[in-house]
Amino acid sequence: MARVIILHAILIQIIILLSKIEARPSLLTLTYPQIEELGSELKEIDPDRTAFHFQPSKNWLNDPNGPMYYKGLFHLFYQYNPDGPLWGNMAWGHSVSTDLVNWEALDVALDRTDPFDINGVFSGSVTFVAGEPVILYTGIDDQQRNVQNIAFRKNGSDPLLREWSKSGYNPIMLPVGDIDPDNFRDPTTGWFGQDGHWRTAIGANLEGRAEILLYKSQNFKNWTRNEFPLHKSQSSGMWECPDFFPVSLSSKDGLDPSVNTGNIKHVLKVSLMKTLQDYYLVGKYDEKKDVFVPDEWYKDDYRTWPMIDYGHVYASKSFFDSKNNRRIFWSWVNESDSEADDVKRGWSGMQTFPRAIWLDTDGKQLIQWPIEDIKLLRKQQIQLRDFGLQSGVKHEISGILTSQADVEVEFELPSLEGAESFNNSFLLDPSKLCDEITPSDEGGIGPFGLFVLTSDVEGQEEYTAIYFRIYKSSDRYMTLMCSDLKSSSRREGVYKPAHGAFVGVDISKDKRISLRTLIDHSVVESFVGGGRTCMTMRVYPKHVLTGQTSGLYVFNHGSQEVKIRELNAWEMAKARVNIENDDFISRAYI
Ligand code: DQQ
Repeated sequence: MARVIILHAILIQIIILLSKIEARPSLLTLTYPQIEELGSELKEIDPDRTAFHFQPSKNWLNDPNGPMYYKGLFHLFYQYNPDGPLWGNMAWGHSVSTDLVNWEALDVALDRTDPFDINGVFSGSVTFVAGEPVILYTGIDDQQRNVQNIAFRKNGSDPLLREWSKSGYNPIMLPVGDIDPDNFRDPTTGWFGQDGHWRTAIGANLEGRAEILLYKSQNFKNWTRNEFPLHKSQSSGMWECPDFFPVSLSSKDGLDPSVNTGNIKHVLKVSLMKTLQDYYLVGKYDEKKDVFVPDEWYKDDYRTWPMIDYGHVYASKSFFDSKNNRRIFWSWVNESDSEADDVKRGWSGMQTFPRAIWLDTDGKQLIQWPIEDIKLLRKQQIQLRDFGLQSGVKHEISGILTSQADVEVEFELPSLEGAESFNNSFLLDPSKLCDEITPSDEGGIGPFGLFVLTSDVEGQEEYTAIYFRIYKSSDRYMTLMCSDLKSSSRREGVYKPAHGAFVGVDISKDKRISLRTLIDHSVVESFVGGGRTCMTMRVYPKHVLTGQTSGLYVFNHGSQEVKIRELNAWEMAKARVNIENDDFISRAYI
């Protein structure tokens, strides 16, 4: 693993160097990385800091912005406060990577400099126009209005795309007419239609109604609002950070945003300010009328819409990875402890581990799965096979460091006899149900699952539960998934909810359910049923503050036996993520 990290650093350095060679050829020997120096920089600095999730070395991060792959490098921009660990002074932070796992921090790419963005450089995206990356973003202007702006790369020969120039004709879209100037933001990646026009979609509020407005342009400079919005809702408040992309019905491959032929559907993802959760609809995009028609008749009630992640993420954004033909996507994972804690540790917020995203063969559900590249980080492995979990059993998975781990487990249910009865009222608020039950209550089938980040020290017990419970309705079995943080931390001021979701799998068919959980110090991401349901949580165990290590257990508190068909748990290496005062990078700038 160390070799992979070193190789990544070397590759980035070589790219930096190549970009400099023309102007300063003599730098070559000065700036080449010294491998032995790496070790000291990879040390832990605080217990909440993660080992393999994207975070800046310090300060505040929120939405992922303008992710792209360009000439051998992945770029991730993000909402960033260059001056502190709380939200404010919004700018675009910028990092690059060759593998989406290890990241090098660059200088801020877009800062508040002009009348059209002097009060904030908000979220946006990158579109390739004639092969060149172009940024569309929201600026908060000198009249405090949300306006849309454009920026181009400054230096055509810099492969790192460090500098961007904001166009002299900004702003390119204004909140005029019925658009609320406080709520008009977050342009999507553009797509190109058969009629020779570019399109972009923007979240907006019009007289209390959420709309995803569609704008069209022939030259990417002059934009006209389409007669109809792409989609709208009367009852769900402002929709932020829209994402709109085609998905294949016949393969897991990702598609370029402009593809609109063949066996495909489209996905509209919106971030609801009201709930701070991301929802998606699958349907058909009618390019002639420029409207999106969801397949299912969803009532205008967000509680019935499928969610990207049933835990604690927001403002997600995807991009087409043309190198590996896949669609990849990140979400912002906010902190759940106090602002005072954020200030104390000097940073706040992270991105989910990058997920590949595609449409299930049922044509209805999105599947999300940690990108394969995560395997670069896997170290020692523990395995269990055909292991019976009798009622009341709690079994420790020991032998690896479980505070940074990748755990895959497949549970088998020998019988569904004894499932408790389902009540339709559960459907509208599974989180409430998970809040009312506990992982220790004895049920019929379940609760069974994982306890992560545990401490067994008497009087200081802490555990975070990710578990299942099976219910029987009149005609089918329902699989409830819960992530319960109530006993996760003894620290003061921490938000410790229970999250819940019903998983879209037919448990009566194969009597199995799979769970994959990425544990990374203060973030736990779970993927159920091969990625059909995802749930992310922030966890702040107190026991690690005193140097105690955390435990990992499988458990079954149902009255019926559950089997583990197979469990694999890997300890994970620490990735090289935005290391502060990075000698290698800074020396390259000399
Ligand atoms: N965050 C940005 C906005 C966006 C919001 C500001 C969503 O552009 O609507 O930091 O988290």
